[in-house]
Amino acid sequence: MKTRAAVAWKAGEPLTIETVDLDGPKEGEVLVEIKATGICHTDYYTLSGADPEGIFPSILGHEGAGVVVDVGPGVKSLKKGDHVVPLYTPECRQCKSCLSRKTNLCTAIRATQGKGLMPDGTSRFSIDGKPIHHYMGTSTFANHIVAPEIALAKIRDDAPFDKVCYIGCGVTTGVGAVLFTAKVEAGANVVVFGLGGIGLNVIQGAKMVGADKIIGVDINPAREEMARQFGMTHFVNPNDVENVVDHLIQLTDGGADYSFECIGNTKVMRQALECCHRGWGQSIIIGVAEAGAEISTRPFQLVTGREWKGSAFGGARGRTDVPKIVDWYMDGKINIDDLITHKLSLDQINDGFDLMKKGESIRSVVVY
Ligand code: NAD
Ligand code: AHE
Ligand code: ZN
Repeated sequence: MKTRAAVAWKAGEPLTIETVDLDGPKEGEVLVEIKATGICHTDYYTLSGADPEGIFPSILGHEGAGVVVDVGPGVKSLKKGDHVVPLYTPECRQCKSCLSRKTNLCTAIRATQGKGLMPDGTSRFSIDGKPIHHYMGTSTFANHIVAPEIALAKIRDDAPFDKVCYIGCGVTTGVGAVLFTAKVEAGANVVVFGLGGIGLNVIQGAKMVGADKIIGVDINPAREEMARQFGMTHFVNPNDVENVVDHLIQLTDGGADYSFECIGNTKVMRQALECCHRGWGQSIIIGVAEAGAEISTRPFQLVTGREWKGSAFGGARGRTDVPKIVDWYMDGKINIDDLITHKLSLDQINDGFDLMKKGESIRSVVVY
């Protein structure tokens, strides 16, 4: 079939809207009509050329929601008409990682996914017979995609696509990092570095579990108002204080119980670790840093009890947890609506990247 998609031809260049050929679903695969997709900073990161796994030409996008149009042979858990959220972290429930119960990082299809291919090693997208690569197994900047059954979470039919698409990455990443990775307890002091599409969801997760101080750190003063609305109790602009780590340690009476880096800046990752409380503070890295970047700190920071952790997709097991997070949204337990600051058509997708770069949007959502 033919579909419309925003194609990334080359690093650093705007996407162009194309008519793309899409092959039908093979064994274990599903054809999905994408109804809406968010634009995440990670799409920008890959488009910039900083991602070692960035492949061109490709169809980016990993924060979508849509409807099943057709299923390939052997597909058991989904049928035509089901509403789904594509998962860049699938959940096969059979691989060593899924069975370990220690991680959400399913390994069933990770190798081919990282090469921009379907599990059989080929692409379903092409233009004039030339393959166009998939991205993160999702490619939600296309109006139709083919995805493996294990990479689709079935969600309730009454959830609005233009809101719950955000659960495909940002909401789950932020709220999940608090609930599933850090397991923040009521009364804890939390510091969140970066108050964008991810950090604000960390803030709402921290509020949800009853954290005490929720301190937000951002160089963009315009982020303060929205962060306070989501539960932030204190705002720190690093440009307004002499030493941000000392300042945060003072504010938390000795250091944060939990800190979250939601930027992708290795210098800030160090600050996030070092503002944690001696003996028990945990720092969770969420931000994605460019190829070749490395983190450093004095080992003494760890010897004296601080822990450095990372979180991908908020530690969520997609097929199990995403439908629950959709329920939380539908039950009013989490706020998604106010974080979606811009709605765009596919033709306007590059405007979404510009708004993000200028710090003028939290989330832009493209509605097909
Ligand atoms: P965003 O652009 O919406 O937000 C980033 C925020 O960081 C902005 O508010 C910006 O002003 C602030 N910032 C930038 N430099 C700063 C500095 N030096 N000090 C303080 N604040 C600073 O991005 P996003 O969509 O929220 O994504 C944030 C990061 O999380 C990105 O690196 C993205 O790739 C990553 N991410 C990771 C996962 C995961 O599973 N680990 C999932 C989604 C996104
Ligand atoms: N390809 C990049 C890594 C990018 C990365 O860390 N991705 C996160 C999700 S970001 C979503 O916005 C993730 O889940 N990683 C786990 C995985 O298996 O990719 C690089 O630097 O190589
Ligand atoms: Zn993302």
